[in-house]
Amino acid sequence: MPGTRFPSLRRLVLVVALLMVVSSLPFGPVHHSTARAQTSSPRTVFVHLFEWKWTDIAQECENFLGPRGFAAVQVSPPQEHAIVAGYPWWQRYQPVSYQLTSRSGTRAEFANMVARCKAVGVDIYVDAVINHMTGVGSGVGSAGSTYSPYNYPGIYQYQDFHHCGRNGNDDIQNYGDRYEVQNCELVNLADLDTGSSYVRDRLAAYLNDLISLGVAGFRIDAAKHIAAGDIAAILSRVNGSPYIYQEVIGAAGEPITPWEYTNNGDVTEFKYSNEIGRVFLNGKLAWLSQFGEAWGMLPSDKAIVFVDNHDNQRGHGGGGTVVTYKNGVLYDLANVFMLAWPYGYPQVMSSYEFSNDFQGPPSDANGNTRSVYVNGQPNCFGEWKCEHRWRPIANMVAFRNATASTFSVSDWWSNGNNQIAFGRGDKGFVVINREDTTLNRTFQTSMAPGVYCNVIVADFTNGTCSGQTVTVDSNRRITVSIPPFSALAIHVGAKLSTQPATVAVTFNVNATTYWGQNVFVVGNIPQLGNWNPAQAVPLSAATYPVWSGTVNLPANTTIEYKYIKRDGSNVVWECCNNRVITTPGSGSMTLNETWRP
Ligand code: LM2
Ligand code: CA
Repeated sequence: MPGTRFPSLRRLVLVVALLMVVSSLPFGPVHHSTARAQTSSPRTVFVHLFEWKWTDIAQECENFLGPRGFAAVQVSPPQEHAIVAGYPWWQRYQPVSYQLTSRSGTRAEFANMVARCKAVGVDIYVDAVINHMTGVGSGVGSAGSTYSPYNYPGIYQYQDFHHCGRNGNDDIQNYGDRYEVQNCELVNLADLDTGSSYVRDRLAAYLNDLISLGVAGFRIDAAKHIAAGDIAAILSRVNGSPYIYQEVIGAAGEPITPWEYTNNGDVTEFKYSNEIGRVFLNGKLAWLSQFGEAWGMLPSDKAIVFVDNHDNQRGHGGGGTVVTYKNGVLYDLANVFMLAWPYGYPQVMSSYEFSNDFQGPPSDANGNTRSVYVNGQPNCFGEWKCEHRWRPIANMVAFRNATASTFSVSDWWSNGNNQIAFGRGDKGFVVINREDTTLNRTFQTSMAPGVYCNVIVADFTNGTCSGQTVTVDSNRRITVSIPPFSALAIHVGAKLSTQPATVAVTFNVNATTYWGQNVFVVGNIPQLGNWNPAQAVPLSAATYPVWSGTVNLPANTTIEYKYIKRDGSNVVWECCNNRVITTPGSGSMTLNETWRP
């Protein structure tokens, strides 16, 4: 367990504080429009291909990530690492040297991957382990380098490490003490003296080497354990302006906060992951109407967000209540929410199957990681989970890209419980049903009328939808039926070019009139005159006193209308509420009605 976990008492205080925030939020159906700062990222989702080999990532970029519009891949630490008996995943968080020879492959394979991904528009972000080296001890690394306590030949010696002089063994024990967290040893890992020029230069040289190979960004591992000023000093030695995000696990009552790192770049927002877990597993989706800053999280344009990450999905890195691939469809729904909701820069997790927190990736008996790709085909959904290829998650990447320019919520709805819907202006609309009953409803959206693909259950390819389509009517409404534990998402990037189908609707109304007076139907769509009596549709008196007429109206559409009696410009409206119908998807509809005086 890394020392970044916080004690249970502090955890309890945090939970209570969060409950207080949550219980002050409005519950139940609320309609609002939230104004949020626009952020400008044309590509807005990245994926962590945890423990994947470089040769696999190169193929995945070309075959899937590039075509699907992923912005980047976070890769596992590429530097030489300790070899630990049993080959746990976490051996890669123990650097031995900065040679690029690791469980994921060689330097040449790494460079080839970076170039091939870049060629299809996918950046590579490296998980940079710069707070420490291996656990204090001796061994041989993945590139054959030997090391001993505080001695990494040719790189670091005793004086390049912090020796904090606390707790007898120099280990961090008290997370309430800033000095200790940053200068003592995180789970016995030899803590680099990031205050020294030599160490800063050496770390910057490692990052610059990666930049020279085309790496576009860095996750700064264990950033909370490095003074924010030390990170700034290291970054000031780095070439160009790589994208930076720092792993800081904030906890109530601790002196070091995520906020103090925002000047260096973005910061992981662990609260997002934990709250998504709490809400989707044990809470109400209705609570999410103001999710983000209002919940005490970082500013949206500083936050890296995720449903789960490689640490907390297995109880490391703060742990908590987290939704993972093991939760099946609930994991889909949580990711659909994350990718639709305009807060933060989302990271999609791509895992391998595991049954304990030690287990490394699929490997042979010598700890050689198995390839995902076999004969040119990815071996997904088995030992490699490939959550990024689960249809709802994969297709929501295009949703987030298509909605990026309207980074705000419109048309929020909830049933006060676990059914929610919201839009992204005229760019997209999503409905999530996390209940065990079907959700039948007509929703007001802000989408342009037309036919869209429900990308949760179907794929949109070359202008065609492989399954369910959704019609936005001329009132910008959709009428839908969403099964239990399912969702619906439509966006401008998956709109069909066809016009909505029409159905013949026959209006029969029994209405007595005087000589010279005629009966019309008028309603809220152009075909029914947009409520303008002068544009109303005349009915025939051939079977008086029943007046009749047939109009072609958009299929699957909810329509409001009334009958009127007109004599020249003299108009008499029937009384009461508007009449409401939803037209069928095909065929025809006949209405036999009586004038309401
Ligand atoms: C991180 N964030 O701050 C990573 O996201 C997390 O995965 C890393 O911990 C941590 N920083 C250090 O880079 C992992 C793992 C630990 C593991 C360390 C080092 O969560 O459990 O610690 O990597 O491999 C392991 C043992 C631990 C032992 C330590 C040193 O679990 O018991 O400490 O190695 O030998 C005595
Ligand atoms: Ca440190």
